Amino acid sequence: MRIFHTPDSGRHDPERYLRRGTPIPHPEQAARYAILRDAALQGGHDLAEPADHGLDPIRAVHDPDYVAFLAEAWARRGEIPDIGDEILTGSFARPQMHRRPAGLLGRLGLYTADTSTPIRAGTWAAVYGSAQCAVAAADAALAAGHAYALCRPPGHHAYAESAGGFCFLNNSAIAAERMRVATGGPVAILDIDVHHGNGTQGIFYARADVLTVSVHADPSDYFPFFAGYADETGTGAGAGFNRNLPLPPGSGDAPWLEALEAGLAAVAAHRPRALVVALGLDAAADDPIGALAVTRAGFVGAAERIGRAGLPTALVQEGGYLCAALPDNLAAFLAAFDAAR
Ligand code: SP5
Ligand code: ZN
Repeated sequence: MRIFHTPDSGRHDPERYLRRGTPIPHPEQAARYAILRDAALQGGHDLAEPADHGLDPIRAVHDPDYVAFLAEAWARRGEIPDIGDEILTGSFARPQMHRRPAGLLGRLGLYTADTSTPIRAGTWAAVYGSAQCAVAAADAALAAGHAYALCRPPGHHAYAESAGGFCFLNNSAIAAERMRVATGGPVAILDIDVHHGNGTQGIFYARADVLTVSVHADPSDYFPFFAGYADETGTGAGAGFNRNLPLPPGSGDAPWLEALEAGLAAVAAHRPRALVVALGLDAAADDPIGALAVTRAGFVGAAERIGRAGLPTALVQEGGYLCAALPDNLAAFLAAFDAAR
């Protein structure tokens, strides 16, 4: 398996996360990068750093002003009085509020959904490098059948113009749009992160050329709360091209794999020319913020089923947080995927 990674991933290093009002260590830690990279290395995979394809593949799914905001924010931090080691706000635009302020704090509130995505000195380098990994994996999957992008920070909660849920740039959406343009489409995204892929759904919700399918824990009492329900099926030209498969909290391997099979059936019916797997590993039983109970055997079963679909496939890392099983589950998934091809 070709693995695309960048040491720049380690440069976004959020320390604290506000959990129901109390600061705790941020779950999406920089250490995830080295742990996932070493798991891939020990699995005997072929590691490479991506070429730089610039901003165009990012702007193909994201609003240009949002991208410019992320790129410039740290350099403009002096505009915020008493700024410390990160740019963060607690003031967010509600849907009824439509003004677009010029100041940095106002734009931050416009462009973030929650307090989990502080902008720090190395944030842009990390999110830009991760997006380049996604582009490289998309190209390599079309050339060689499959590839894995070690994206960190993750991406699937990022919309065209907002960060949230630890995510800034939607790496899976960037890979999918890259593959759609290269193949002429259609393409599909299968998201198996424990959280609903709300940003990805939002980016492609009115489009028929990118099918979005997400298997996740029921959002009625779990992040991202406001999207991810089974009756969200797409709108306009995209009607019928979004599929959500929520599962009750605590579900284990059998229901998870059953939902995955239903998702793969929807993918096959779309007859895509390529597939992106939004590969969150936080459905794992011992994940610190997960809500499902998937075992290593479950991840192997998922890799076998997805691998047997036989599509050109870009695997894009999403969530999956620090626990003993994290590197094992990645290694097991990649090995089983390779074996199934
Ligand atoms: C990409 C991804 O998996 N994003 C997840 C965003 C989840 N946001 C809510 C996190 C709640 C964290 N609770 C921390 C408990 C630590 N013991
Ligand atoms: Zn997640």
